[in-house]
Amino acid sequence: MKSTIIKRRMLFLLVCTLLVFSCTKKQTEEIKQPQKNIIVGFSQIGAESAWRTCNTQSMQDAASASGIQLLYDNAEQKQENQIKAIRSFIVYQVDVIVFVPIVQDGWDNVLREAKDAGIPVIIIDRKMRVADESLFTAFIGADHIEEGRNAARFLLKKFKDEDRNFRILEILGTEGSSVADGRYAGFREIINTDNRFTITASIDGDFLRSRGKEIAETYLQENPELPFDILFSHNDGMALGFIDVLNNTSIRPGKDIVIVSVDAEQAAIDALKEGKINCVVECNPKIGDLVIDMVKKLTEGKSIPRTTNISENVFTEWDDLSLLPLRGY
Ligand code: GZL
Repeated sequence: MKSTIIKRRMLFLLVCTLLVFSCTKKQTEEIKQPQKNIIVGFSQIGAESAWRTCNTQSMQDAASASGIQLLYDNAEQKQENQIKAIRSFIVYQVDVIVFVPIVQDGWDNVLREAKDAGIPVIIIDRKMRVADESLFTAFIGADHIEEGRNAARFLLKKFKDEDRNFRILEILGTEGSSVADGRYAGFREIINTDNRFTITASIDGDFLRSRGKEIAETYLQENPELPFDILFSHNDGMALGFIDVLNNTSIRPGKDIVIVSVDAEQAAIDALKEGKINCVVECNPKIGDLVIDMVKKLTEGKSIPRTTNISENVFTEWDDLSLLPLRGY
């Protein structure tokens, strides 16, 4: 009887040991099994703003966290550099190409080469126009038209009870980019519903803070009587450059001139808190995790959505921003 009990205990211990070993071995195998070496070619337009730098970092962090090799190319604001980079990704036979089209047109030929090479293309942040929609697999990014609408909606709300006219100076983002076109169109769609508002000038600032500064210096020099009531800037960098100049004049940004901007980088949120900007429409650069998740799905043969827009906030002078976390860009 006693020997039977001992035998049963021995058998039980043996089974437990085998179970533990097999689990450990499986777990070890899981850790040991290297993920298929996914290589992504990433063509970024440049480093023209805090937004862009954060967008790049977001992609690099997400790829690194997923064990994905990211071949990063900075096109330094030149479309021809992006085309060269995409061609090099094709030669390198990357698994997926991810890129931000700096402008909307001129991509058909290089994307046909990628398609012929069997490499899927995901475009992020900015959109493009191609004759054959099958030349890219998906778009992930913001709805820039809605961002323009939100900027205008703030102004209609702020001035809803004022019976007077308002002149608007608009500083545009990069000419030919889907972002500038989107914010331009969305803003007009809403602001043109109210005939008190007139856009008196639209000047190209190329999303650069230095251009915002130059525009302020030139425009105020040529128009000392301050011929506008509102500044609508397609991004924070240009608005902040404009404010840099106003700070050396008697004109009070946020008071003598109402300022509306887009991106929501930290410096603009700080200016909003200081009352130097009145409204900041968010455009979220931190889409790296979303993009890399789509890349992984693609390489696993799974389908991904054709378009993925990201939800965004609008920060205004009426909000309590004391608890807003740091923006990270
Ligand atoms: C927006 C992005 C724009 C930002 C700018 O999605 O493409 O480019 O608004 C950046 O700050 O330069």
